[in-house]
Amino acid sequence: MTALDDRSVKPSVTTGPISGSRKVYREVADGVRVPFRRVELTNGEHVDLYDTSGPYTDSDATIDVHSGLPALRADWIAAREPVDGAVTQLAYAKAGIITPEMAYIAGRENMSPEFVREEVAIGRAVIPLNRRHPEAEPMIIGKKFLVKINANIGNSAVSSSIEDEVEKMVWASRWGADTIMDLSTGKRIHETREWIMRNSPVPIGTVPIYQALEKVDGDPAKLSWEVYRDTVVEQAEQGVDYMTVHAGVLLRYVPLTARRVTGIVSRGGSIMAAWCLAHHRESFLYTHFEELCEILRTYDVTFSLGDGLRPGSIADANDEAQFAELRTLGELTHIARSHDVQVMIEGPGHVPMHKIAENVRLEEEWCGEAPFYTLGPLATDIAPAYDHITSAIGAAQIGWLGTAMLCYVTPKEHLGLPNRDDVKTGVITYKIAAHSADLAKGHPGVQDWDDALSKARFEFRWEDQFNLALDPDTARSFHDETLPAEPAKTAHFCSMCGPKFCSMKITQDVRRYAEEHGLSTVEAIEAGMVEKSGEFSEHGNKVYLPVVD
Ligand code: IRN
Ligand code: FE2
Repeated sequence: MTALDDRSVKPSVTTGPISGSRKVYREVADGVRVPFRRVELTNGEHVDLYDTSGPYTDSDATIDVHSGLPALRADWIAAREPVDGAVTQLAYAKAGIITPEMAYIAGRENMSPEFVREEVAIGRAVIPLNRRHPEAEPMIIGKKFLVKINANIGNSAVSSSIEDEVEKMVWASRWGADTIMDLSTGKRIHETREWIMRNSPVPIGTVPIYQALEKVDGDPAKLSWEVYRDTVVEQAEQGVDYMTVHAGVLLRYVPLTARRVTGIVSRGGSIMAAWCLAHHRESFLYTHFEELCEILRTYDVTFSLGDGLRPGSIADANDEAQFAELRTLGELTHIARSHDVQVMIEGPGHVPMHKIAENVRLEEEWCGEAPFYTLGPLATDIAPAYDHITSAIGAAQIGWLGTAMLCYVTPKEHLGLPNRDDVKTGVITYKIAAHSADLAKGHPGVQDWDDALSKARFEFRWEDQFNLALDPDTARSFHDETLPAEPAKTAHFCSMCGPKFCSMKITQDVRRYAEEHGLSTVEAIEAGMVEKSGEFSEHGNKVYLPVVD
């Protein structure tokens, strides 16, 4: 009996398309079908968007959480032979082989399969897909690709159930999470993860030291390499795609944190620091790193080398402890790659804007351009309850500078375990940061989405504007709060400025005036302005007029 046969667990997950869109598939190679979310516009055009939501938003798919998702990659995995004893995407890429996963990703990202292969081969991108997670849809993390976002879920000793966590997973991927980390530290960790793994359309990451700590009753001193190793194997067998390993927290670095304002804020980092101090020995994660590489290589689990000494406050940003650890992560990156194991590097935390660029520069230099994966960073410490925003400011900048994946922060950060609503807020906030970074990086085709939305806005195609929004439901409900009537969906104004002072309407009037009078644009604008200023005085020179429905 597997965890999913347990009928007393009754997850109810959100299914059906996001409003105003439907799932379409594009066949990019033989048997390789890539999903997109198609938004059909009222003018007959359509926009296809990157789609992380899996079968849940496909109205033709049957969802049964007790059976899990279909094993999309099973045949691809079964069909391939190891190269030099290795089955990792890195090994195949180095051998010049384009896997079906690489073809899938190329279709998703509008890149050539050969480009995908090259980026993986040099380690500048990773494809986090465990061979035992065939349900996951292939995706890539690397600076030359779209910036990705991760959503953390998972229970704690105080709160949450399997049902809640499964729905949070589906909910997070629905709104755009590219990967999900199950950070469960409470009860039934193994079962919760099994439910998440079998039903997740996106790669899943974990921090195995959390479960290892549970196994030794929460006492870090009782941890050992053996308990840890067995936990990693257990999780790899289940299909975990990438694992946070805080192997750069060395015994000699711990004293460097003594004068910090916020000491060690990483959970995994503090557990390992406690173990090192209790035994006065070097971290077993560091001393057994090559054995760990061998385990991860067997399954193609990707390393996410943890930033156990990341700054937890603006005051501690870019200090000696943080960068000492980063150098060690660079050393470990090269060891992992020599075992054909894929690697990404975790980064801060809390960093003021003027100190962000240095983080990317040093990471790239010391870690051989391994994909950087950062937690925000928060650009200021002063806004608990709004840390999705303080951190999105840092995230947009660090994404622009080359960070490949942004770990979301929810409004509950520093305050409590995020609920379903917080998960959505965190995901939408981070999609904004990631997309803004993609625009600034000039990623091909990225601006099409903005342009389509802007055109819809300018032409008062309200339905198209809602449907193109990252969060159509909220956009529509905000509009309808003041102008719920159906005719308002085609009206040339909204309640913000009212019918007389809509800038877009005025511009259109000016353009029409120009056409009607056969004027060139400059003359027309001047003439149009004169006309408008006449209207303005007619209405008593008031900038704001009462709303008229
Ligand atoms: C991401 C970048 N730096 C840290 N993270 C995430 O923080 C990491 O991926 C995982 O989700 C979580 C680990 O937290 P601790 O154990 O370092 O606090
Ligand atoms: Fe923090």
